Amino acid sequence: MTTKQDKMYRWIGSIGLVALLAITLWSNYGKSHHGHDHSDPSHHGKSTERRSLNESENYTPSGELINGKRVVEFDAEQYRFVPDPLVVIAGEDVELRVMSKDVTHGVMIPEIDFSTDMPMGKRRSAFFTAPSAPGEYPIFCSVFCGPEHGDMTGKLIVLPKHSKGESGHEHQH
Ligand SMILES: [Cu+2]
Repeated sequence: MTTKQDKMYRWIGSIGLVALLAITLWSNYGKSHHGHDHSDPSHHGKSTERRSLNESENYTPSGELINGKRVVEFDAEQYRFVPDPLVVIAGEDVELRVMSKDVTHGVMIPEIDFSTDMPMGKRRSAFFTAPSAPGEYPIFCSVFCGPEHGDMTGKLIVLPKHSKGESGHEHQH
């Protein structure tokens, strides 16, 4: 092999190396910028699906019934929801009066397509109809709120109709 050929091979080799490096950097750049959608709990390896109720637990519905609607003050702070679990009865109308105590959070119940922001220090109302299927529905934080955001979860417990606290035994307000 002549010196000239030797130089040429080295030259080709280093071009190859640079190209490889560029591809690696580029693909990492792509990954970090296409993001990680912080609002998608499945990216944290979490199941968003309903589970059956734990029959041994005796749940009391959260908040109170006002004119046929379950009204619940629902708070968030790093990194939990209060109350947890949030307990409602199948099929009833729910008004969540949401507020965050620190940074902006969001409450998301994927199984029923419910999601709303929880602004800091300001209570606002959000509404949903409780699912008709009793069970335990995972709740997630939908706004990136800090390093443990991915672990900020809660539970919505949906009790069967005709449980304690159902509409019909309503207090008048
Ligand atoms: Cu949060």
